[in-house]
This record gives sequence, structure tokens and C-alpha cells, in this order.
Amino acid sequence: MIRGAVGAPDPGGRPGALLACAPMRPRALAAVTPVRLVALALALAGGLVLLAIAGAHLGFGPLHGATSLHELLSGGRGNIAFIGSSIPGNPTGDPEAAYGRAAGYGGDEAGADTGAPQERVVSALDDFFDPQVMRVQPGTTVEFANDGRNPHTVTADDGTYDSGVIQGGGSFSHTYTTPGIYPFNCKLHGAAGGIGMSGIVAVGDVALPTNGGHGGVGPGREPVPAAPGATIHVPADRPTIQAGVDAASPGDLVLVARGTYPESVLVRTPYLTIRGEDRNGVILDGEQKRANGIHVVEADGVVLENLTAHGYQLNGFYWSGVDGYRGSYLTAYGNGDYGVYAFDSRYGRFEHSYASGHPDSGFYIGQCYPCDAVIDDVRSVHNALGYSGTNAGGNLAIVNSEWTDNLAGIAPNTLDSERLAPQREAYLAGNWIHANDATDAPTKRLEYPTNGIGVVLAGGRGNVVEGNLIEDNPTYGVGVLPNLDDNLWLTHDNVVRGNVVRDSGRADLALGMPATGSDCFADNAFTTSQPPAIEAFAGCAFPLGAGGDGAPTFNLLGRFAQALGGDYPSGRWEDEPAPPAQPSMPDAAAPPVLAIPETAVPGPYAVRSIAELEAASAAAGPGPTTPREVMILGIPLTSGLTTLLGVYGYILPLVLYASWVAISLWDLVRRDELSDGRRLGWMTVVLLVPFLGPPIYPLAGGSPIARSMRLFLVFGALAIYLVIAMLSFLLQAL
Ligand SMILES: [Cu+2]
Repeated sequence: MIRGAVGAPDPGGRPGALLACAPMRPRALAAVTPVRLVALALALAGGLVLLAIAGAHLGFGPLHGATSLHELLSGGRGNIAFIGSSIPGNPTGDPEAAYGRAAGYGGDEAGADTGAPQERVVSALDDFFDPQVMRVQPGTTVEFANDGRNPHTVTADDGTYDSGVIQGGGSFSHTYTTPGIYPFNCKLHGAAGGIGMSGIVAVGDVALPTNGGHGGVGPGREPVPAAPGATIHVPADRPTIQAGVDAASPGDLVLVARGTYPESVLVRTPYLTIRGEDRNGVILDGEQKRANGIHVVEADGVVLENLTAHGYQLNGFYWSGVDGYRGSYLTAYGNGDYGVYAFDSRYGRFEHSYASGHPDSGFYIGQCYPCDAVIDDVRSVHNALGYSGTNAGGNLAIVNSEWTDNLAGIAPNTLDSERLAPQREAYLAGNWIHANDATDAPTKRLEYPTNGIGVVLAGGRGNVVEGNLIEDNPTYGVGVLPNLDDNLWLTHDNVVRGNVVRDSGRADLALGMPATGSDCFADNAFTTSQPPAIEAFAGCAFPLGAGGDGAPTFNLLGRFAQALGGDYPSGRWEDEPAPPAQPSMPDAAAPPVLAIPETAVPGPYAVRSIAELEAASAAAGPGPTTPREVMILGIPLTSGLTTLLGVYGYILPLVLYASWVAISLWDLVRRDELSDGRRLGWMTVVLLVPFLGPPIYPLAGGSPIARSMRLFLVFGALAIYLVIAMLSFLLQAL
């Protein structure tokens, strides 16, 4: 190497030694010129900057209590990286702009749409349409995709169009130009008039037909009934819950007797209350072939209470596009998507409810800002995510609840696939979040990577996590992490304070890089963090500079790679057993309390104290022993080759970058033939032009190093890095 690097004599007649130091010493000592002093200073400064970046990048793991050079140097790094909405692809930060690019939005939702006509997709599954009701703007082409295995048709109720039989994997499109209500059905599994496998496309801001009650529902607030309504008994008055709903008027109570109800109920009448007489004894059964247990579409103020739903391919209890909702004393288990679910809805409350065995989240409130909603006193167990809420916040409180044995406990998140990004301003308090490591829980691919995290704030802003007891989570207690979708969503202004966080596997508190420097941690009882000494460097009062740590981000990305390759454990939602009996509502004969927006819902709450949480934890006995992982540079040493390659692939770019800087500076220092101005100019380029400066000099700076060496130094090294990265990715994906 050294011999090869010597190369030809340079134009100045001096041997172009690169690494042979012997001839250097007398020369350097002999001529301490101003240019060499400046060069030395520049090199020192550059080295320090590199060291700082490297330290923060590598994140020296949970060396709690250690004050390393890396901590000192990485302070103030917070505003290097991408700041907020000025990220590529979303130059204005305008949520509508981000939404406009989000292909596929609305594929499974019934929310009102805005903006230009676009492609929308209705899935034909076995044997139902999802969504059953889709609202679009005039001029929209709707694609009906047969995503099931059975053959289906898409046939207009009035016969104006008919797809013919569509086999699995096939599709049919129709463009709706005129505002109106367009019901359709599958001739093989349904019939005109909303019978069996059927659906509705609502075009423009027209009202939806009700199930039979008075007055249609649609965009905008519906009138609150003036007087209490009648009580309709199921099955005494009507044989099914759907028949009871169809017979009801706004304000009525549909009271359901004990029994199993194999049906999928669609509610399009506002201010109904659907109540079971016995929470554990009134069971909606999807038999793993129906869409939703109860789906409330654009009907305001509907209350669902004292019921159980399981075995639905999508959701147990589901509100979309409503103002005012309440779910009380509900049990949802073993459904194929969410348990208790509100989308594109405001003014709501979930309380005294239980959800288990869902491959997305047990409880979900998403795409709302402000949400004006409360989740109070629920238990979420053995789901992929205990709580998930995409792009949801603004007067949204998640309090006094237990989140355990999920893959991850509470996960507000930002995604481009729903409107109103970014997620912001949720309040998490008084929760007991423990032992979330259910690798046998059902999960979808993109839920898996958060495995083992108690609270994960993924790309959100202005959330407050306060006064929670967070223990025995094998990855992180609280992780504040960027989220990558169409855009890279960085976290901003999140506050994590006054929590008790303990016995976490990798770290109690984690802040992932790149971070904006505005997230803060204070007054938590904890022992480990990434970066170390997190409350000093990302403190709330006098932050020394919250740069974030590379390890949490890298770990998350590694798991994404693993999940994308299909290599992740997952249970089956169909196999989720019935939970133990849950407490029924105190008086199932009481008159209904309507979910009137702003007055009745969301309603007040009082946050539990840490002492109460500690008492609950103590009463439950000792939790599982969470092994502390052995880590090097924040990366766990659990699986040999993958870890080795991962670490190597992780540090190699830094090593290369540092080498380019060192070699270029060293070479320039020795090039006496260049004028001082040119040498200082090149040094400045090497040190100050981000990423491109160091490799540009060896390629274009006229260095006397042999051309083949210079090419290898840049392109050969990059090629090796790519090979390592690919190998690492493939191994993780296998
Ligand atoms: Cu069909």
C-alpha cells in the first residue's frame, strides 16, 4: 500500500509520499509557516466536529451516568439536520399538500374527501365490500378490486352498470360524475336494497340514507333530538340488532338481550344508543367472515355500550366521520384490524373498555385535529399496538389505562397515508404501561418494528407524556423517534416528564436521531437512556443540546428491514381466546346519555397519581424479569453475523468519511507547490462542504496520489460499503 501510494514525483519535484512519515518531520519542524498553523487549526477543528458527529451517530449506548466526550461535543448538534416541515417533498408543511400526495388514502375509510378528483379503491372481500360506504367528490373514478378469493360482482342497484363476474385479483372501475347516492351490490352474495354484500358510493355533499330512522346523515353536525326516545328490545321487538337499528329514530335505545348475534351492523341514524343487557353475554360474532361488528357512518352522537364483538375481519366497534361518539363497557377481541376504533371523528370518549388480539391496535383514534377526545380507564392487552393514533391530537387525552402484553403500548404516530399529518398534541398521563413484548400477538408488518417499547412517539409533535408508570418493557420505556413514510417526520416539542420508568431492556428513555433539539425530558425517575444523561442534554429547562442518539433509530430501521422481508413472529387474530369476564355497566336499564358533542363528550377526567399506579403495580405482584441487553455502541449483541455486519455497515461510512478528510488534509498540508490560498481553499472545501467536500478533493484536487489509488479510495470504498449494506440488509430480511 505504501509503495503504491508513493506514486510518481509530484510537479514540485518532491516524492509524493502519502504515509511515509520519515521525510516529513524535519520539513515540518523547519518551516512553521502561517499556512501550516492555520491548516493545523482547521484540521483540529474538523477532527473535533467529526468526532462529535461520530459520537452522536454511534450513540454510545446506555452508559448511564457516564459523561463522555461524545456528550459534550454532540451538544448543539440539534439543528444540523432536517428541521420540521422544510423536509424534501413537503416544502410547506401543509398537511393538505402532504395528503394530496398520499396515494391510497381513503381506501378503507368513509370520511368526506376534499380536493381534486382522484382514484379511490373499494375492496371486495369474502363476502363484503370494504368500505361499505365511501364518500367521493364528483368526477372520481372508483376502482373495485377483488381482494378476496371468491368471485364477486359490482352491480348498480338501478342496473346502470354491472362489472360481470370478477375473479380474485381482478378489478372494475366506474367514474361517478353527478352528486347523488349510488348503492351497489354483489349479485352472487347480495341484492339491491342493501341486502347482504352491498355498499354505497356517496358523491358530493349529499346526505346518506338512514337505516330507516328519520333524516339522513352526512357531512356537518346533525340536530340533537329534543326528547328521549323509545326503547326497542332485541330480539323481543326486532329479531336482529340491525333490524332494531333500522327501526329506531334518533334518541332511541336499542336494548339487546343476552345471546350471540352473527351479524354486521351498519348505523346511519344519529343519536342512537345500542346497549347490551350484559357485557359478557351479548356477543356480536363475525365468524371470521364479516366486516365490522358495529360500524357507525357519519351518524353523530351514537353510543355503543355493554357489548362484546369478536371474529370480524376488520373492526369490533367503529365510528367514522362523526361528531360525538362514546364507547363504554365494550369488549373487543380477536378481530382482524382494530378493536375499538374512531376515524375522522371528533368529540368522543372510550371508557371502561377492553381490547385484545388485534393485529393493528386495540384502541385507535386517528385522523382528527383537534380530536377533542378522551380514552379513560381501558385495558389493552395482547394486540400489536395497545393504542395507535395516526395524525391524531389536539385535546386528546389517553389516561388512567393499562397497556400490557402488546408489542408496543401506546403509539401515536405520523403517516402520510392519512390526512392531517403530523400527529400532534396528545396527552398521556396516569397510565400503567408494562411488559409490552408479546411476540406471539397478532401483528401486521409495519406494526412489528415497535416491539418492546412502552410509549413510542413516532414523528409526532407537542405531545406530553406525564406521570405514567412504565416498566418491564424490553426495548425502551419511552422512545421519541422519527418516522419515515413518504416524508421523513421528525419529532418536535414533545415533553416527557415526571414518569417512573424502570427495568427497560435497552434504555428507559430514548431520543432517536435525527432530532430537532426541541423534544425534552425532565423529572423522570429512570436509570438508563440513549443518549446518556438525557435529562441534561435534552432537558426541559436548560437543554445543553438534544441531538438524539443513533442507536434507537438504527434499531428501529433494522427491524423495519426485518419486517419488510417478512421475518417477524406473529400470532393469529383468529386464535385469540375470549378474555376473562369484564365488569358490566352498573345499570343497563338506565335511560341513555346521548353523546352530544362539546357538552357530553369528551367530558372530564381526573388523572391517577403515581402512588396509585405504584399500588396497582404492587398489587399485581412482580413483573417479568426483563434482561438487560449487552450492547456495544448501542447495538445489542444478540445474533452474531447480523449484528457484526450491522455494526460494520453502520460505522463504515463514518470511517470512510473520516479517512477522506484525513487523507485529503494530510495531502494538502504537504503540497508545497500549491499557493497558500489554494491549499487553504481546498482545506475549507474538505472541511466545510458537507458530504461532498472530502471525496471531491481526491477526485478533482490534482492530488499527486496515484489515480488508481484515489479512485479506489472513493469509488472502491463506496462499492465495498454498498456490498456490506446489501449483505446486512439481506441477512436481516432472510
Ligand atoms: Cu360477492
